[in-house]
This record gives sequence, C-alpha cells and structure tokens, in this order.
Amino acid sequence: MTDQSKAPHSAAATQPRAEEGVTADDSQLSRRTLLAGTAGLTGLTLGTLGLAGAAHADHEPRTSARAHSHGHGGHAGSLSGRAYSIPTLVDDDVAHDPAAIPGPLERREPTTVQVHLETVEKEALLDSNATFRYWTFNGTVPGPFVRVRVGDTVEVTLRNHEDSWMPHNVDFHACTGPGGGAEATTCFPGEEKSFRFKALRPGLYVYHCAVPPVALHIANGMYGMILVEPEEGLPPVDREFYVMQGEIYTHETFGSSGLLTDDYNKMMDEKPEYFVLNGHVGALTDHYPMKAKVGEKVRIFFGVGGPNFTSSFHVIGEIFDKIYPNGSVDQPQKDVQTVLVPAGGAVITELDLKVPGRFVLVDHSLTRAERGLAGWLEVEGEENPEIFEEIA
Ligand SMILES: [Cu+2]
Repeated sequence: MTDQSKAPHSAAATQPRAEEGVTADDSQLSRRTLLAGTAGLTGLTLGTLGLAGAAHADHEPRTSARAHSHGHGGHAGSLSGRAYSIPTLVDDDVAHDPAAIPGPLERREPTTVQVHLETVEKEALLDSNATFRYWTFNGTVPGPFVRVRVGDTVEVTLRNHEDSWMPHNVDFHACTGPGGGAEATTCFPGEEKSFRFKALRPGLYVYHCAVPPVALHIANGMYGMILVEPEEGLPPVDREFYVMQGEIYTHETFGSSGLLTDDYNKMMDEKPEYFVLNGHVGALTDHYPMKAKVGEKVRIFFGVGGPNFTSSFHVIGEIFDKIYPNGSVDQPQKDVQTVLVPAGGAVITELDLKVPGRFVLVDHSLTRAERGLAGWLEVEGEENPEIFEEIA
C-alpha cells in the first residue's frame, strides 16, 4: 500500500505553500506584476505573443513584458490600461505550481493507493488587485495531481474543512461506479468520508466536486487530475508539468478591484469574466512560469476543469511533437499545432525543445487571453540559428 499523502508533492504536501519558498515579499513583487503576461498580449497580435518571449526570456521577463504592455497602448478596458502598483489585498494564493507533481511510478505491480483530499474554501488572489473566495481541493487550483497505475485500488478519503460554508464531494472520471464517488463522499463541513475504486483504464482523467450546482463548485476552483499510468508507464521525459484551465464567473466585471463574488446568473448564461490557468490571472506567467532547457523533452498534462468552455490548447512558437488525444494513452498523434480539450477532459502533450525563448501557453480562442488566460514556458539554452534566426 502506498500513501500519496506522504509523497513529496502529494495532496497533503501541496497545501502549505508558504513553506515552499514563496515569501511574502516574493509574492507581493510577483502580484504587482502578475498582469505582465497577459498585458503583453494586449493588442492580440501573434507577433506580440511570440516575440515577447523569444527576445526576452534570458533577460528580465517581468520588465520586458511590462514594457510591452505600455508599448501597445490599447483599447478602453484592455489590460494595458491597468495599474500595476495596487497593493496586494490578501497574502494567500491558490495557484498550483505546475512543476510540483509526483514523478513517474517505479513499481510495475498494482497496489492500493491512499488519496487524501480536503476541501478548503479560502479568499485568495484572483488578479493583482482582486481576490475571490475559492472553493478548492487541498487549498490549490487545480487540486493535487494524483498518480496511480492501472490496476491499482484507489482509496479516497475526503474531508470537508470545518470552516467551509458549503458541502463538497469528489467525482473521479477515472472511477467506474455511481457518480465517480460523488454520493459516497458528500460531506458537510467538518465531515469525512471514504470510498475506493479500481483504476481499470489507463489515461489522464479529471476529478471535480459534484455537489449541485455542480458548475458553480467547479467554476469556483474544485477540479484536478489523476493520471492512471499504463502497465509499462509513459515514456521517459526530462520534465513534466501540470496545467488546468478554468473560467470564473464574477458579479463584478473583469478587472474590478477588491473581493469579487461569484455570479450564478452569469454562469447560467455561460458568460465568464475570467479565464485562468492554474487558478488565477498570472499564475503561470509571473508567478510560476514553467522552466526548461534547450534539448529537453517536456510533457504537459493539460486538463479543462471548465465548467463550460472547450479549450483550443496551443503553445505559441511550438508544435506538439506528440499528443495523447483526450488523455487516452492508446493512440498518440504526432505533429499537432492546436488540440481541442473539452470541459471535463484532458490531453497529454510533449514538446522537444529546440530553441530558447519564452513560449506562451494559450487557449487559441484568444479573446480569453484578454480575460486572463496565459502561461509561460521559458526555455534557456544555446541559440539554434539553423531552426530559428532573426534576420536584420
Ligand atoms: Cu464543492
């Protein structure tokens, strides 16, 4: 039996973010410049998106991106017109570090795996000048990355923190059984419940809270993923990242200041104010940019919590050398520019990094970049002029 709560980057380990080296000063510096990534997208030219990275990845990305935002001016209400110096309102963050996930399993025999989830509601940063009362698994968005092997028995214990206002539960898409475990784990504040399921099929699967209104629980942050490794595991890579997309329906319009509140009617109309990667605006740009080196092969586990929008997942300046469509590890495809990922769905993508620069993760429905969605993959290393070279 293994217990994922004792693993270095498991459920329990992901929660005390403050112990992972993010000091208050770092956070505030980070938050003042959170918009840099998306502000750099203002104007929505692919040249802006791509060249910002290629030119500046090895220098001062925050300053450079900020300069970009000013340089492009912008439409009324666009990100470029916004202030960068508003103080942080709360010193709390829900973003899941995309690099902080458990590594490939070494065992090749099935076992029983313990997964401990705690549902936590907390006010945290949504944007540089705004906070939101998130509903989370283990205090992060997405929740912890769970990693098991096909044939494993997964024992899930869900505890709803006593300070919660709402009941919560968990529905694992990797589970074959009623509600994916939702009924079995529905907990009022302070309660704890367990169930077990057998991981019958390999692949990358979403889990989420399924307490009605389910869409609201998801929109407020209650989603994550479980990887069910095939018997032989996945092929080795140099780095793995964990990224999930969601949309947030706030009563206040995009860019508002202060504590923002969720809006049921906007959700029913499917009119979100924010689109985010890993929980909040800037989570994967200024706060947790993904870092890698030329010559490495990286794998991105990408999922959509939603609740409602399909992602056209794309990395600007890159081609996916391999994808596992829909998170199924059976039939990978090669040489893909953009991959559709439905709400409640996932994809595994792989990139062979050949040139340095900043490569921007987007939903190629690019209006969503103006509503907060962007992530940076910063690649360091030697230039490779045979593959890419600016000509004066
Ligand atoms: Cu919930």
